[in-house]
Amino acid sequence: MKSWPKWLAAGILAASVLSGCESGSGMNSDHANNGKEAENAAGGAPAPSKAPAASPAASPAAAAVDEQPSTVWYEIFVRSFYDSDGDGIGDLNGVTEKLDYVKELGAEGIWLMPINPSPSYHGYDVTDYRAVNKDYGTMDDMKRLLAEAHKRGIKVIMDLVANHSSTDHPWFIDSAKGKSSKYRDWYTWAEDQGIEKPAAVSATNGQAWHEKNGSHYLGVFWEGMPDLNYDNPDVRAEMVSIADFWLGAGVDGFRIDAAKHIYDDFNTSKSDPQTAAKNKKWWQEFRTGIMEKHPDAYLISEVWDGPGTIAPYLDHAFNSSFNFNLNDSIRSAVAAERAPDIAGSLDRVYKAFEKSSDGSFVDGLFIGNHDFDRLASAAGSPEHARMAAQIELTLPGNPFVYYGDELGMKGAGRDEFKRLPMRWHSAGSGKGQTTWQKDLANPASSGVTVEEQEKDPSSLLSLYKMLIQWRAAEPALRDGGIAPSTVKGDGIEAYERLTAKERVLVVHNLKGAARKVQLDEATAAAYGAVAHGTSPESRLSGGVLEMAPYSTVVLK
Ligand SMILES: [Ca+2]
Ligand SMILES: [Ca+2]
Repeated sequence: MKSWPKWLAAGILAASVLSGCESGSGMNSDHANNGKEAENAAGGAPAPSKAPAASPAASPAAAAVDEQPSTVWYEIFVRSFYDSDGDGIGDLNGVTEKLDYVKELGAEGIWLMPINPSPSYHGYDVTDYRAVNKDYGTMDDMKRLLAEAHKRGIKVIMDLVANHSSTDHPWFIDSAKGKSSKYRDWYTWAEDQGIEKPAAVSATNGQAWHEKNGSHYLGVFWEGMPDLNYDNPDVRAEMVSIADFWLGAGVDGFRIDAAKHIYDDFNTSKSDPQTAAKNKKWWQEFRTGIMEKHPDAYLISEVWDGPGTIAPYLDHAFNSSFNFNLNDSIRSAVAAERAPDIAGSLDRVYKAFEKSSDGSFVDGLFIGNHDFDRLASAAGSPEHARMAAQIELTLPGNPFVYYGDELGMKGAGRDEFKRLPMRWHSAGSGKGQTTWQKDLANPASSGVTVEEQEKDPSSLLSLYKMLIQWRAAEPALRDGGIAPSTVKGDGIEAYERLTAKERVLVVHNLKGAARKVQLDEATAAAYGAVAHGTSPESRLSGGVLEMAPYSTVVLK
């Protein structure tokens, strides 16, 4: 994770003045000594005769790509993870007990899905933003988890569900009493705004308004989740204060749920630039509000949209935003066994992010989370799931691993099935196993358990550990930018990863058949050896790269 520039503390006003003079955008001084022949960058025929022999090339495209100091994160649904007290429900003490598992995986951060009190199993409808869900434990348990995590060099972020509360939240209960309530304007009531027959469609294509005590309140996602009113300065101040409360308790940052829906409420105002501008302004205010006391707080947002919509939020609001398009692209590429040209498209996206963030963004990568059918269910075959991990964990940015995906856990359809109990024991039951939801997706004989996979060097779990170790071993893989490579072929995806000082070439064979790839002269001169590989049968000799089926190599 990158620290925020010191001048940011001066606030948004100063920040916009500075960004206006474009001091930070464009070329990164880190890459100033990394000049490369333009011929190579064009992606056309390389020009080996012009390439400097002693200092091999890095493309101008790469020179414009900022480094992205990265951390591997692990997303945990506490209810499903590990049960410390035998009630079948995962809890914070259970997460603490399993920090060494996270550490051995190689992750240096965890994202806890909502831990606040809530009437739902998932917790995305909060009734008290300053407390811990009783099912999960106490505030002391949380503080112990934070201390033990930090002792192991593991950061902890938690979901902040700011767009809406639960209808059971005392604010809403009071607000619903009538116009005289102190909390009336903490939510949006149609009749108070002179809307008499509210029938609008929400931004998520449901009903926007819901009836309560003869009036209608705004609830974009569901009637149990009334939207908070961010036109009310008290709401804004309270959300900053809540963030300060948790950061003060030792939390390292937040995953911001439904970040674009603060003002994106109706399907009619979805693409209104005013809506996006108001969202951005609020999240900048939020960032400014926590900056002074917590300058290193890490904020990653769920802006479930394309890069054009995401980019503005990286402007002095969020450090990262989840890359939904990349998730789609990796998933469909591995299923179709077709090279997606990731470097080409990320290069364009990162230029936009770079500009918007003054070079401070770090991408948020994922190939699975609690809102998608499990990767192992969607991928079509275990090899495809492995390939998706091989791609995600060799890309720039902060990769997030969704708990259980490292075992190939399946689950699809209803949300609960995407969030099934973590599978610890080959027997299916045992210490710590959560049982709150029956698992019909992962048969006992499937080998999808920590116990079995920890002993098997060829398991998916072992692959995840190896890939994360590669990142730890290669600064270019962990912190570098990305540039397209001239290495091409049927089902072959290749990209360079570069820091100012180092670079590696990553090559994937997405096909189930072996492939031979002839490296061009410049590439062969720059990369002489396989530094890391998923298969011993993938090798480089005399400029010819032999790639085993579904294999990945890192060349140096
Ligand atoms: Ca428990
Ligand atoms: Ca909203």
